[in-house]
Order: sequence, then structure tokens, then C-alpha cells
Amino acid sequence: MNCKITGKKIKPFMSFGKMPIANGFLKKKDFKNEFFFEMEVGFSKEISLFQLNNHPNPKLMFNKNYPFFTGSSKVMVKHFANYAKWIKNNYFNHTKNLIEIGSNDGTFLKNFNSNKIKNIGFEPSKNVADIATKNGVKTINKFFNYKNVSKLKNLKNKTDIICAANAICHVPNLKDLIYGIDFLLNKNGVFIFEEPYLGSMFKKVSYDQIYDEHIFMFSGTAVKKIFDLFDMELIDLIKQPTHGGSMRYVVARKGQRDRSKSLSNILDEEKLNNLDNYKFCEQFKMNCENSRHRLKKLLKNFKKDGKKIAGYAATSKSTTVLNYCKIGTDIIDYICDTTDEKINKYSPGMHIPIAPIKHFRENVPDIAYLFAWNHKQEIFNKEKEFISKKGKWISHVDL
Ligand code: DWN
Repeated sequence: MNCKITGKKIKPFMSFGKMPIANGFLKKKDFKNEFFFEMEVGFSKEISLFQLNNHPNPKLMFNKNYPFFTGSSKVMVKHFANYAKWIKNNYFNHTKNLIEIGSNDGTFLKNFNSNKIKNIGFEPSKNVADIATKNGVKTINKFFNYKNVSKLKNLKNKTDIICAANAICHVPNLKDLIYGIDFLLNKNGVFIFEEPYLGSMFKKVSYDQIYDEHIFMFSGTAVKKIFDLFDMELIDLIKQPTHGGSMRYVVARKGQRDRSKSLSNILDEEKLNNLDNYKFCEQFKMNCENSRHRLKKLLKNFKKDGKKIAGYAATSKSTTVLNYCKIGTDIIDYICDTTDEKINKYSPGMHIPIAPIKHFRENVPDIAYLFAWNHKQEIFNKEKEFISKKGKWISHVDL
């Protein structure tokens, strides 16, 4: 395995076994042709970058049937409104244009429609890009890469702000993406992005953040080291509560902007937690194996006691948990979800049926495995009746 940035050899430190496409919810007739890859992870010592070894071709994941819509969570819609407000308060200064990488259904960019700025989203998945367009968000239905970006000649070194959320960790050719940013960004421009945070994944043992789409799990240390290689620099880090613990990163051209005071505090904290070195990997591997062991034991005991177990929210993350721990229909009867594109299909790899939320309310299980543990508050608020019926929520992370 080679580091996707430095090209140096890396020895994978653990494998989660054979994994299907995390969002590849499928019909029974497609079981026999299901795609699997060996999901190994490694860590680049030079730039402290946690990364997948193999990954499927991005076109297998981001196409006309991508089944995730940012607008499906009210809490996330509010978060994106606040993210936009924060950008306006901190970085709007004669701003004329803004580009989002991985703009999904336009939930974030919609917040800029009332400003007199040009905003454009790059979104490779056609179905979600079409929704954004319908929402009045100008969307280019393409991957954000150097080839596509360099066609925007009128924006060359004229772009004020490039931003993203839960998108940059999905891009295997990160170097090429940075060349694209370098092409567009003006001298004083900023690149702002937020992603699930390595430190939170480590603390919570939320290994389900790792799947085909999540090629990288970033830390402040890694992002700093990456951009140092491209004559850019990390100027701010802000922790975010979203997706079980994320980090917002602000990057500028070297020497063009002041660095925030909190930057060094977070980098020091990462050093203390060994997020900058290989010790972290050894500990993380052990923690994942222990978590799997505990979960399997817990589920086995519930089944021994005759309990009915259902899954709640057919997340991409659930694909990692179910396949790594080999949890199938012998344990979980069904998984309920709000997404039409997933309902009446089966979960990738372990083939658990996906049902609408109505089914959960009409077929109340004893135990609900909360796969969207990151949306705990939003879901608990909707499912008060489940608790009143003596239902129990469980997850592999602390709820
Ligand atoms: O980075 C990514 C994140 C942002 O979204 C992508 N790679 C794919 C996706 O990951 P995920 O599927 O793990 O995301 P969520 O937001 O944790 O879960 C979304 C799923 O949960 C959807 O299928 C809808 C479902 N859901 C539900 O059934 N009821 C979600 C909420 C909030 C609910 O109340």
C-alpha cells in the first residue's frame, strides 16, 4: 500500500475483512453479483494520515442512484445554516464567489442564495445534484478534480471561498483535488471544510466511520502536514458536534492570513493522544477487536433471552458494523429507515431487509440497534413511544 499523498510504502495495520459498497442497498436478484473489497487501513508516518488501502472506483459509489440526502436530518439542515452564517461572519469581505465540493442536495449552498454572490456546487451523483438544481442551487454534476475545475477559466485565482462538508475524506486523489483548489483560489482566499474527526473516532471506537466512501480520517496534524506540502497552511481548527465528532479546518495560502490561537491547543492535544504516530494505530486496532467481541456477546445474550432486535437507520456506517461483526438476519430482523431509495431493499453484504419507519412503530422490537447514533437526539425525540413501551436502544458506541 502507498500513501495517497506522499506515495511512500505503508504497511496496513488492520483489516475489517471483506466489505461491500456501504451504500449499495440491493434487491435479492443482485445478491449473486454483489461487489466486495478487502477493507484494510494504514497510517502514513510522515504525514500522520489515516487512510484506506484499497477502495472501489468512486463511480461505483457516486452515480445516479446515490441514496444519501443531506436534507434528511433536520439537525443537519440547521447545522448547515449555522455553518453558512459562520462563514459569512468570519470570511465574507468583498466576497464575490464561493464553491462547494460535494454539494449533495444543495442544503448548504441554499443558505447563500439570498447573498449577491455567485455560488456553485460540484456534485458527482446525478440524483442528488438534480434535487439541488431544483432547489435553485447552481450545480455542476461532476467530480471536483483538476480536469473539471480547470475548465472554469474565468474563476482561475479569482475564487474567494471554497468549502465542503463530509466530502473531502471521500476523494482518493486528494493531491489532484488540492491542485484544483490551487487553480481556483485567489491570493487571500480560504478553503474551509469539515469532516468526521480521527480524535473522535479513536475516543468513541466508532470504527464504523470507516467504509469505502471514507478514504481518509483526518486530524489537525495530518491536514497541517498535507497542506504544508502544497505551499498552503492550516490556519484554524474548530471542533464540531456533528456526525459523532467532526473538525472544521480552515486553510489559506502560506503567509496570507493569521493563524488562530486555538490551533496549537488542538495540535498539542492530538500529540498527547498519539494521533500523530503509530502508537494510536496499535491501540485503535485492539479497541476495535474488543468492541466487536463485546457487541457479539451482548447480541448473543439478547437472542438467548428471546429478544426481538431491529436496526434503526440504514446508515453507511451500519455496513461496516454488520459486516465486520458478521451480524445477519439471525440476530436483526429488519432495519428501518426514512430513505425511499433504501426501503424494500437489503443491507449490503449481510442482506438484512430495510423497512420504512412505520414498520418499526407497528412491529415494535424489544431492542433497537441505533445505527445512526450520531443523530441520537433527533431520533430519540421522534421515537418517545418506543421507550414508553419499554424498548431499549443499543449501539457499539456509548449512547
Ligand atoms: O459522509 C457521509 C455522511 C455525511 O452521510 C456519507 N459518506 C454518507 C452518509 O453516511 P451515513 O449514511 O452514515 O449518514 P447518517 O447521516 O448518519 O445517516 C443517514 C441515514 O439515516 C439515512 O439512511 C436516513 C437515516 N435516518 C433515519 O432513518 N431517521 C436519519 C435520521 C436523522 C432519522 O431520523
